Amino acid sequence: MIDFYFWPTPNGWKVAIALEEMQLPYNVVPVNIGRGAQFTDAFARLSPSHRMPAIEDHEPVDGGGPLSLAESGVILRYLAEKSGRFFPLERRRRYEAEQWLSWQMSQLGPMLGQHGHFALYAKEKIPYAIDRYRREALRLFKVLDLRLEGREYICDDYSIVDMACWPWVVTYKSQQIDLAAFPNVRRWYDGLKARPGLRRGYDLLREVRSKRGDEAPDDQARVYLFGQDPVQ
Ligand SMILES: N[C@@H](CCC(=O)N[C@@H](CS)C(=O)NCC(=O)O)C(=O)O
Repeated sequence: MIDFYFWPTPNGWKVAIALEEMQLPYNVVPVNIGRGAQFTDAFARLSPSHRMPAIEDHEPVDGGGPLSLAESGVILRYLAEKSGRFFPLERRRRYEAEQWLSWQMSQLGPMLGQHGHFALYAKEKIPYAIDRYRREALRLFKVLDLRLEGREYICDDYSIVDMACWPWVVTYKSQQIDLAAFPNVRRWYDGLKARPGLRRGYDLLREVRSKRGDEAPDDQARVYLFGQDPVQ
């Protein structure tokens, strides 16, 4: 059984979707990041950077003792290995999938995250920061749109790369990005949304999400999410 440390946010959804699509048995452990659950000592042993998602697999692929992992990109690769699904084995196709997974982890996620922070969450609106991250967000949507030209999925078959990108693209409305400008992304986004496994992952702990899922954090959450002393 896999213990899945989760809260419904884009990085959390990636792993929720993968677990559902791969039909791996798991037990969800809520980590309320708006109330500081990521800063407990017990959670820090699984995720030294105090970020969710994380997993602890009590029947790991190497047959050894319980294995804990943080960082959504690595968790996705681990789950793909465990299930034997959704990540190509052939070497060239695998490197290509690695490239797009790295792109999501290092560009699409962080830039949309910063755009969301400065455009939606920050109480002080800083035009330079909003403009900088908005340009990056639109550039990355364009990159994805070009990649999806004539393709059903980001790599040849549906894979953990799609599962990694979709939960960030789903933020398009709150980020005020018009998907009509990115028709290939729109088609891909809608196609994936119709998948029952993806839908189950996206709906995990739906009851704790705000109604629209994208409201700014309340004042208590701001203290945990944005107000921590970095060297305490
Ligand atoms: N690179 C990490 C990022 C994880 C991450 O930033 N998680 C956010 C939620 S999407 C979090 O735990 N935030 C808690 C905080 O900022 O204190 C991953 O991909 O797993």
